Amino acid sequence: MLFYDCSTAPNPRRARMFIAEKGVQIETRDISIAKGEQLTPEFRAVNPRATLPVLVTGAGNVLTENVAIALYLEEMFPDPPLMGEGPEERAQVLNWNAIAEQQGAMPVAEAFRNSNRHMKGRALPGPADFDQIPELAERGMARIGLFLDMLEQRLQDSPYLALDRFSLADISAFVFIEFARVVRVSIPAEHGATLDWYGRVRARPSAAV
Ligand SMILES: N[C@@H](CCC(=O)N[C@@H](CS)C(=O)NCC(=O)O)C(=O)O
Repeated sequence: MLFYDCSTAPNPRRARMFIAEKGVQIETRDISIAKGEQLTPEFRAVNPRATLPVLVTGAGNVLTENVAIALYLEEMFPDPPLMGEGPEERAQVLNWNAIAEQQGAMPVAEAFRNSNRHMKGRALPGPADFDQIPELAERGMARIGLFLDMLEQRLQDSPYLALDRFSLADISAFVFIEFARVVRVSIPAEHGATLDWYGRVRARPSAAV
């Protein structure tokens, strides 16, 4: 197995955190997005879509999506389970993980990539260059607010996002909330349930890797 990481980007951090929670050692190469290493012919020979993270499986298959990387590692290393046990739990984890990606990660990316000066011409990840659209940054900021409200509502009813214990969905939501600092957003002071959850996830050793 070979893991391609990037120490500064949120999606690789999700996979890195998942690996740390599993307590496994996987040979790792760091690719610097800041230096544009994801766009080099060498890396594009590994992942033509030029994104990170990437996990090359034992059989040599190339996984470029966090959910697939998590599923593969969950099957390979079932303990501790991070994707639920049985159909009800598994479905809950995938449901909330998708919500974290679509309602959390996408708005943060939209807001950041369409406003930050270092992202000029790079409004979307991948090999093609796209111009920034300032209206998308505005929309992204509004959507982050909706996501934070949804999270607070959910966490008032449940100690963790998908289950009554930590799972992949918590990793995704946590990483995107921390990354939202790039657009100067953090958990509102009145969101007590979210702040409590955040403190518990932040204290996990995997949050420091
Ligand atoms: N769908 C992928 C998203 C991967 C992605 O967008 N990664 C970003 C880093 S967070 C990237 O590779 N960016 C490269 C770029 O900005 O050129 C996943 O599930 O992880």
